[in-house]
Amino acid sequence: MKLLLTGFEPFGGETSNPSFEAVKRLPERIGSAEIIKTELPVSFKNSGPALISAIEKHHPDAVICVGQAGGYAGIAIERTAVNLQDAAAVDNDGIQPEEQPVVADGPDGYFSSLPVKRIADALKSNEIPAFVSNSAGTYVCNNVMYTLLHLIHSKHLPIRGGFIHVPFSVEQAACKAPGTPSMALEYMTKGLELAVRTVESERI
Ligand code: PCA
Repeated sequence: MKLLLTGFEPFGGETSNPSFEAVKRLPERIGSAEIIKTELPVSFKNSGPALISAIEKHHPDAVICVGQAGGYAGIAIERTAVNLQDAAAVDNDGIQPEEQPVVADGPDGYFSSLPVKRIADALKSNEIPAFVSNSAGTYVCNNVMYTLLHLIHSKHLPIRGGFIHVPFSVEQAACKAPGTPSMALEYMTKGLELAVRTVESERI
């Protein structure tokens, strides 16, 4: 089985993004799964096309997109993506859409086709803080998750897909206000590995 994992480039004034840092640290193989890694731009315009071209190039059996959710204390397994771009800040192109659809005339939303509860349980039982989140937000991460699920549904692709948000890394939080939650990259990487193993064990 082939699994595509994506992370994002830094954004919002940060010099690194733990989503791609954690993806980069994954081994090339996990169990029977071959791991393909791609970095996506934090761009409403270019993130979707970059994801689609990686899928068309590699033909994965499953896709897990990963992004940073600063302020979270655990790894969030996202359940839904909505057809909405409504940014509280500009993306890396300086674009800040307000109440725009991701796909004109697309459905309002999609559910992740990953086993979200089983992934969260696998992480928690390995002492990695995790939870199922019911909103991936309305910024670039939601844009990517919606684009992924819309591609899978509209083209009837035999791909399971979903999204995972990781907290700030310890290095990022070191310079932020006291009390800012963070997680060591080792835990995030282990969490992503457990997510891959859970998806792999449920291969359809
Ligand atoms: N997090 C942002 C976009 C890129 C990233 O890593 C988000 O949650 O939308």
